[in-house]
Parts: sequence; structure tokens; C-alpha cells
Amino acid sequence: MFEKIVIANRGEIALRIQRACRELGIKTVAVHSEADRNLKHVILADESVCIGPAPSVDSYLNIPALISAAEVTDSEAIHPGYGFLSENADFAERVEQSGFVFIGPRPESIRTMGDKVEAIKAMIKAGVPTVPGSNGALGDDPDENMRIGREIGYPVIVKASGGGGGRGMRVVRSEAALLNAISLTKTEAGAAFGNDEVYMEKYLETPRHVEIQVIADEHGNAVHLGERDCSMQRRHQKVVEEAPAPGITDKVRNFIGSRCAEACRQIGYRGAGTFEFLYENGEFYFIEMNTRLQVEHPVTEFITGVDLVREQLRVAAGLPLSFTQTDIKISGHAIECRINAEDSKTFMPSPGPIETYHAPGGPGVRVDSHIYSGYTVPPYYDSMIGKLITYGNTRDIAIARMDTALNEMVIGGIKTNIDLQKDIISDNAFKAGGTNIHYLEKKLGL
Ligand code: MV4
Repeated sequence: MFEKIVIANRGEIALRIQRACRELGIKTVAVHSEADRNLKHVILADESVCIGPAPSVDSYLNIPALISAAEVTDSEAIHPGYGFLSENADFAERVEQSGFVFIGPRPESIRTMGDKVEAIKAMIKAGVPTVPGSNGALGDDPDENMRIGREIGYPVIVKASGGGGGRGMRVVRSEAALLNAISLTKTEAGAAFGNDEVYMEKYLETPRHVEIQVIADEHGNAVHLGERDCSMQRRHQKVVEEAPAPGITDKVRNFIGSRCAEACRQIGYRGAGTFEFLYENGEFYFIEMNTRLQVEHPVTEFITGVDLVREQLRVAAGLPLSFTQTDIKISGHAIECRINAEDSKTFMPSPGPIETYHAPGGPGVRVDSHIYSGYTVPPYYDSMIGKLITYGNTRDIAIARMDTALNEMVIGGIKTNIDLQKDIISDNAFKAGGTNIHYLEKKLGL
């Protein structure tokens, strides 16, 4: 196992990674911006290095500064967390070329999955079900593109190969609008991603967002850890996630999960990853793969008992996974509410000093947060300041515990979305389970 690693991130995930390191006896180096000297994990780190001014581009996205920090502290590896450089293939490559281990997939895997057309091709080859579509980049022949549109059937969606996460896509509801939509999406994609490749899919009107967690080692072992339902979202920002997804049977989970694990073996995937699917009328349709640890990983940890960050560290160090597929038993139900420093109604960010903080607790309650009383939320970064996760033997118990925990939680001095979360958790459609990706925006009247 590693002796010392750099945590190239901030906030709750940096603290989460540091905790896993502590358990494994790994020393941690916190790298931080000038605005982040008082972050909890920086204070608790074995060593810390200031890597630049507050703006992310000058600090958390500064590749030479991060690699220098690994060099001067004599670290062996770099954990990128999520966001920032976590899915940047060039960063992963430069980390490895500098003689450090990137705690994540091989750079080639990150590059392939970052190119959505390539990712879909790899999935078709591996037997993962995809959305009916062009199964490749669209060419310049208008007649051929019209033929593809007719064959798929309207509505269709035109997506940028370099996009993902909701960027660079356009819904097309009629044949008459297709060619213009393709040319607009191409132009925007070229400017935004430096890649004007676009592809076409059948547009699914009311799907759920269900994703499969996988983890693989360098010895040919790949295991799936079941699914999460992340349909409760607003403007492509997830708000509540849960595992398992309501209504997914063991049989369906094992079918789709084993296809994802097999795809990992086929492409030689290493590390943690997530296969994103749209789920509609009982069918799974692959859309994208995320090659990082995700914000919502704790719900999977609750229902499987696996420590995902610990396993990431193990497989990055070349050790085998500490379990096999048959060891994994999905049990109970977990829900996560993201806690953001923002107005519950307008969603305006609300940075500033936290004057009071009381964390909830009790059976089946987990709080992943770096905040403390006296901490000031800086205005420069994402507004998520923590995650509240609850577990129970049944979904109803997990919901009841979440309701209790949200009512116990006090964060004073700044605005938070706790009231919005209480509203969602007590919503009848949420309680019934299985709401689609448009539900929250409709409820909020957007
Ligand atoms: C779709 C879709 C409907 N049909 N693809 C948005 C983010 C990106 N990951 C893919 N997205 C979508 N792709 C087809 N063929 C609807 C969405 C979508 C969405 C997906 C997941 C979670 C939230 C979403 C919100 C709006 C649209």
C-alpha cells in the first residue's frame, strides 16, 4: 500500500479520501488554494501545500502545481476526487509520466469515455444496451442524416461527442428541424469542446436516471455494486440520490450489472466507474460512463458495506479487490440529500460564515461534510457543503430517518437548501418512488 498520497481536491470529498487513508495507514498531503487554508482536511492533514490563488484555474486545475506538490512532499500517488481534474486524461497521463500513480482509471480509458461516440461504440461491442441511434458520428451528407432520423423515429436528440452531463445537446421533434439542429449543435460543440462531432439518439421523453457502480482491479477482476437512482435533479444537478433504485428486481440488477462488469473486463478498466443509463418502461439504455468516484457513492457503500475509496486505493496500488461478485449482497435502502449553501427557493449561492452547526445523528445516519462552526464558505467553488445520507432496512425507514435528520440539522449564518430537501422527502410522489428526471423541475414550476 502507499505510504503517502496527495489529495488533489477540496471540501467534503477531500475529507472523505483522507479518512480512508487514515484507516489504511497512508499519510495525506492536502493541497489547497489561498481561500482554503481553513478547510477541515487541510488542518487534519499530515502535510499541506498551498498551490495558488482562490480561482480553481489557478489552483485545483493547475497541473504543474499539483505535480510539484507531489514531488516536494515525496508522495507516491494523487487522488483527484470528483470534478476538477478527475476526468482529465491529460492530467492522468502527466501524473503517470512524472512517476506518480493516478488513483483512477488508465488515461486511455478516461479518454475513450470522454468521447461519447467512442464510449457508445465500446458498449455496443461489449453487449451493454444503448439508446437506438446513429451508433457513430454523423457525417456531412444531409440525405443520409435525414434517413438516420427517419429510421430512429421522432423525437430524436442530437448530442455532441465531446459533451456529456447535459452540455451540447438539442431535442429535435420534427424532420423539418433536423438539419438545422445538427448544424447548430456542431457549431456550438466545436466552440465549446474543440470537437464538432455529433451523434443522434431516440429522445426518451420520461426516463429515470439509473446508474450502475463498478470497480475493477488490474488482475482482471471487475465487480458491480448495484445501481443508484439519481432522477431527482434540477438543471443537471442531482439533488437526492438513492440505492437501490425503486422497482429494480435482483434479476434485472444482476443482468445489467453483469454486463457492465463484463464491459470493464473487455476494455481493461481499472478503478471505480459508473455506467449511466436512462431507464424507461423496464429497459436500460446506456448514455455515458463516468470514470471517477461520484458524489453519491455513499448510498452504494451503505447497501453493499463496501468502502469504495478504500478499494480505489487498493486497486491503484496494484492490489486485488478485497471481494468478488458473489460476496456482494445488496441489503436495505439508502438515501442521500445534497446540502448546498444556496437559497431554498431561488437557488442563488449563499457563501459566508457558518455561525452555528449542529449535525444530526442516530442509527443509520451518515454526514459527509467538512463544515464546522466558525468555518466560512468561500464564494469561489461549488455550493455543495455536505451530504446527509440515511440507511434503513426498508425505503420507508430510510425516508423516516432522513426526515428526522433534516429536522435535526442546524446550519446558521448562511442560507441552505435544507427546506427544499424536507419538501422533497415529504413529497407523495417521492415517497411512492420511481419519479422521472423531469419531476423536480415540474414540481418547482420551472
Ligand atoms: C437523453 C435524454 C433523453 N433521451 N438522451 C442529459 C445529461 C446527459 N447525461 C444525457 N442527458 C439526457 N440524455 C436521450 N436519448 C434526456 C437527458 C436528460 C437527463 C438525463 C439524465 C439526468 C437528467 C436529465 C435531464 C434532462 C435531460
